[in-house]
Amino acid sequence: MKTIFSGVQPTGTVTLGNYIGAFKQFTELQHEYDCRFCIVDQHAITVQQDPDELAKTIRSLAAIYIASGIDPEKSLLFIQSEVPAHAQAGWMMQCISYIGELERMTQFKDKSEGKEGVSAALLTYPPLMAADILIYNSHIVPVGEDQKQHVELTRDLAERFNKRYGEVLTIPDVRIPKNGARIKSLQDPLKKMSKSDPNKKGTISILDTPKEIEKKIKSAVTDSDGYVKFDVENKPGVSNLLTIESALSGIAIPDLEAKYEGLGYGAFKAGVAEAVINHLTPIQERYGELLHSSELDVHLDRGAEKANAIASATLKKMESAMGLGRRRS
Ligand code: ATP
Ligand code: LTN
Repeated sequence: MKTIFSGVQPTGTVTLGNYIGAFKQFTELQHEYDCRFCIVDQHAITVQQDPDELAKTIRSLAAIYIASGIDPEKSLLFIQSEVPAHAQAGWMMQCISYIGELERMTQFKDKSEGKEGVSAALLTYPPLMAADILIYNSHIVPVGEDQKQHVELTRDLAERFNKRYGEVLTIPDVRIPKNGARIKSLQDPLKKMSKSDPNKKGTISILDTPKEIEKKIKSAVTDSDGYVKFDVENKPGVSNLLTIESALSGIAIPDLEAKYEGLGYGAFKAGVAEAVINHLTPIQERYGELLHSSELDVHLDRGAEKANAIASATLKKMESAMGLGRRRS
């Protein structure tokens, strides 16, 4: 069976963009593949985090994974820092990365531009991400569009490693969702909806109340044409809302255009809000049950144990191929 790996950072609340771009496809994939899903807390600390807040967010993210439909009996769910092989293999990946290729990563440019006190780890983030993927011999990495470049670098690093040290690593493929690879901000439909956007009106959290969701969608930026049509270039706001409703309801975009034909943006936005609320309500209920439960810890403990077994076996092979440690004579 082919294997899947993906990770989400425990930073801020999970957005509808994260849900559609990542979690939703994870839950669909777990029926066909052997899946490993990780809470990448070591990636989160590449920018300074409040320790108590980080601890809370890690737990909340674990509950969100399961509430979104990840079945921890079927898929592995675990926390990156509880599996030391990530950081160990991350170091090895740094050793074969070039500074130039890391400086070219758009996420590094976006997160460092104009900032003071940029951590060295923000630059070396992609080799750690490569290690995350490679130590599980992953075949496919489902992510949103913004992470494609990092997965491509992972492939380059794996090929470089294999060329230098022998065929040890599996070369992974990226998988981008067909619908909803880049959900946009409700306030600026040219920008991606992002956890770290200070303008919360542009972002729907998957834990927002129905009232908050209605309010945010009602004030979403559209245009003054007054008709509902999917046209990313000329009608980015309307297209974004159509993408959201289609991804959550499973109704194809042309059918949604037909549903809203002749109706104004008021009815359109109310319909989108209803689809979002209907989809998120059961997830929020399950989240509430899980957050403080011992069930969550049982799943995370078991996940860490199994993940350690897989990852340390690959790490050993990598170390031996590179000549690290002791060769017994
Ligand atoms: P930040 O904005 O702080 O970098 P983020 O919202 O991008 O955070 P991540 O933890 O980096 O969140 O991403 C988790 C997953 O969600 C990744 O697979 C990413 O590609 C996907 N994702 C993030 N934002 C969107 C979006 N707007 N549309 C679709 N997928 C997204
Ligand atoms: N960089 C990703 C999170 C991430 C990841 C991974 C995703 C870390 N390691 C491995 C897929 C596979 C992000 O910022 N969303």
